[in-house]
Amino acid sequence: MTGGERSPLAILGGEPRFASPLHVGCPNLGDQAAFLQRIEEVWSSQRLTNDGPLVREFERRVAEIAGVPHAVAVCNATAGLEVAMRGLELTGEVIVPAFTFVATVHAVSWMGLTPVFCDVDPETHNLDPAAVRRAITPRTSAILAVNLWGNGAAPLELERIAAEHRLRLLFDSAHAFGCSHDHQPIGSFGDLEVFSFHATKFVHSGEGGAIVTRDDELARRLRLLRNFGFATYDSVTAAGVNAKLSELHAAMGLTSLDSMPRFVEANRRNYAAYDAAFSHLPGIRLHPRPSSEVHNHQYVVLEVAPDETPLTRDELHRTLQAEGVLARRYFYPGCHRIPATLAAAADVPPLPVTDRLCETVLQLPTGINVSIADIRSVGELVVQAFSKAKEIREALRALEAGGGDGAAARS
Ligand code: T4K
Repeated sequence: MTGGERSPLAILGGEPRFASPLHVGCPNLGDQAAFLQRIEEVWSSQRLTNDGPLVREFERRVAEIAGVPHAVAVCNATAGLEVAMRGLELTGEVIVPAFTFVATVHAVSWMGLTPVFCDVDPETHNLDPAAVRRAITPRTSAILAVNLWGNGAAPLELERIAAEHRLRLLFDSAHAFGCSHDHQPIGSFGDLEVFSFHATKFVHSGEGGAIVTRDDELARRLRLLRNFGFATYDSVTAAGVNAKLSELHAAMGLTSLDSMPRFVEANRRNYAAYDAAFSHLPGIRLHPRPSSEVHNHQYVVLEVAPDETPLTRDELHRTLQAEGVLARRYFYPGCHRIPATLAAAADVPPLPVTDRLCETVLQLPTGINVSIADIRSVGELVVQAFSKAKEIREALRALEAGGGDGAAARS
């Protein structure tokens, strides 16, 4: 290849730009020495789980960031949502978005409740409060909103609706640890909120989560339900489950929290670099972040307008995957289009915004493992891909005719 000449795109037969793929969700790892030091402490103390000192410290620090008095650490956010719904004694129907990770909806159906899908707002991607009002029936017991991409799901408006209709209000805040809405920490709205500290989250404990609440009595009940229902050493006062976080996971969580400012800064810097790389391209934009709020920037969400770009979201996705840029189509095809997820749900109303988002958004790799040079390279790839749209479409058609899938090989 002569100077200035670009090598062909991988989807058109060239070498992938990234020999070592870029992931959405490659874990941010903190200070290894600090982690091992904590593990040594766990080892010598022989306290591996059951409300040990590291879990308590983790809970204190999570509660402080969430601006609430109580954080109840759990083994993951999905179990946290289930314990939360049991703690709130929900019955009947729960209003949820279909534009979310399956865990939100599965947790509802696992609790024997009926998920009622509700459309989202095209700007925020979060539950549309007007649609929530329309979805309320005499069987509704709660609204389960998702603070998607770390943005507040109109919590104040949902609090008003919940109060008017005497509903419980809980938030799946798996994406929103360390974010704010109306200058108030996310974690402090509704009856409770649930964070995820899964390995793919910007701050994580490998596996883990936390339920946060301002309500003392609710927190007490959640602690019982998380630990089989044990009130004291040999007294069981509720039919609880085992959803505890171990000391080993708490060691990882604390180490991750120590590096939280560095992780946020890397995400913020990456978001700005993606914004700069794409700002001049037609029909695509980054999903905006409220500039006046605190934000973790952990998801970089690209919106690809179907009629304004040379390539569709799916064509761009496959082109990037072939290059080793493992962008994700969260949350394609939408929970309302997954038969297993749909099985326990109420009749699905039209969800036009959800449908459109499921076809048009793409998440891009970020975190401390992604450099500015990587992002510039991704930007160049998109420019190159747009200029070769016709050839890419033909190559994809040929791959499909031959039963091949350029993306599958690298995903
Ligand atoms: N609510 C919402 C709105 C959520 O987004 C989630 C989880 C939940 C609730 C439930 O939270 P948890 O119960 O998990 O605490 C991932 C995560 O597993 C999931 O936690 C997350 N949301 C979801 C958005 O993403 P997958 O199936 O896409 O993950 P996977 O295995 O494909 O990993 C993503 C990428 O990260 C891969 O390219 C590989 C890389 N990776 C992943 C792991 C786990 C690594 O490099 N190292 C790793 O250890 O769901």
